[in-house]
Amino acid sequence: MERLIPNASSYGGDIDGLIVLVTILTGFWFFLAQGMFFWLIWRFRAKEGVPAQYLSGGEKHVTRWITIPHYLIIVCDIVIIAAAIKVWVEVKQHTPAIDEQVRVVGQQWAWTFVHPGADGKLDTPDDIVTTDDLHVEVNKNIQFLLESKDVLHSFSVPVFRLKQDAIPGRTINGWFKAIKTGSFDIQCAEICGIGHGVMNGRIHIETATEHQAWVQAHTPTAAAAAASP
Ligand SMILES: [Cu+2]
Repeated sequence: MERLIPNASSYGGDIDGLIVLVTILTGFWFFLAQGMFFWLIWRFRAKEGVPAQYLSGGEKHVTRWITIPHYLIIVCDIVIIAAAIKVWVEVKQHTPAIDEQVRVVGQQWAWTFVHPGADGKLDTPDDIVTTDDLHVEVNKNIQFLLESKDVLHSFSVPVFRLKQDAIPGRTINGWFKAIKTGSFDIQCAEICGIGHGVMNGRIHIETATEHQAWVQAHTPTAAAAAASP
């Protein structure tokens, strides 16, 4: 999965693991069933002088073909469900100690990001507001407060394997921990109108020094003046 799209979050590997597990299990049964299907078509094709056999479908040697794979597939389902619950609890039910919060607001058709300024707190005069560019520090647990101003949107960061719907009137919390620096795509993953396709952004994952410098350079000047003695 890493080769197709890099993973830049602490839990991305677990989600990739789930996708690989589901692909292998369903892929195995898919190829087995298709192989069997074509083999039976070929094996029992029409032959000169051989009359077709009548089967009611209820004979034991026939129903076995359904019941045995049926039980094996239920076992595979249980494996998938158990693995999925484990990842769900880790990512959605459990929130680690949060280092910083950011507010993410979707609207037709742009993202607004509110970063805490130098004081590290949201909703203070030194907050830094940007459009379509989110700046975070690597190796920090970031909590996002996701909102929408108008319709349903979905905050999707493919390199984090993160996708969360934004619902007007609600603030939805989630978290991520970036493990790699760099700039990556953010996209809206919920059809939200004519401009949905261009509702994208970038996430910039920076080292502590780079992030510090960015915060310093972008803190609103009035707030900076008020804060300095
Ligand atoms: Cu949208």
